[in-house]
Amino acid sequence: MIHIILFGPPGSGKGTQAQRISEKFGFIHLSTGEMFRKNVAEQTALGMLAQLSMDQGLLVPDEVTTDMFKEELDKHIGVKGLIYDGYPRTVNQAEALDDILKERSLGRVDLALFFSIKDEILIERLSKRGKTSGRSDDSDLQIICNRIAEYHKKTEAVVGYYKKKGGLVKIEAEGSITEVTRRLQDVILKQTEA
Ligand code: B4P
Repeated sequence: MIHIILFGPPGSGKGTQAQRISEKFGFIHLSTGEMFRKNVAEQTALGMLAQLSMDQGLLVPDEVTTDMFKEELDKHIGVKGLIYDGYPRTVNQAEALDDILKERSLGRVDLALFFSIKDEILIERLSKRGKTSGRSDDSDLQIICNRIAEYHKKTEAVVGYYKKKGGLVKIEAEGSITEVTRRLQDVILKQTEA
């Protein structure tokens, strides 16, 4: 079972690329953002709690996120590969993921693909999506800026975590969707053929 993390700032294309890559390689795509949005739509207790953070552009607390993530992961034990889209987003979550994989004897994180991109482009992409997506966290410039600030404050440190642990590969996330997919594909092919 191969474990591939996609991480980077909001709007860097994690969700877009996770979908394309999982289809190409026959992997399962796990998105914590999608899990939260589903819970919000179904108005579960978890959804209502998550919405409080999401509406302000803040990360949902680690414990809530990790519990939800674990439950979803357990539905996919034994698949060919997993693409983690948006988890881990803090060093605490990265440590939790290592423990979760160890407890289940699932191996270790093979690749941590870090999407590198300028903040101005993120604002452009998210504002554009906000016009059609109906996502409350995309439709207000202040919330978009909060999400980017939250990224710099809490998620950027994940780069250092995987630099130490191994498996970190920086991906240039500017350029067309197809170009970024090609870059990712090259890295993943190298890893799967190794
Ligand atoms: P997510 O759903 O993970 O989403 P995201 O950060 O908005 O976007 P992503 O990087 O996936 O960008 P996308 O491909 O969609 O998170 C939403 C919220 O959930 C978080 O803010 C947080 O509150 C909460 N959450 C999720 N995980 C959490 C965790 N682990 N811990 C705590 N809280 C958590 O692309 C964006 C736009 O750009 C799209 O419109 C796309 O079409 C466009 N685009 C993509 N690639 C492009 C390219 N190459 N060129 C031009 N446009 C491109």
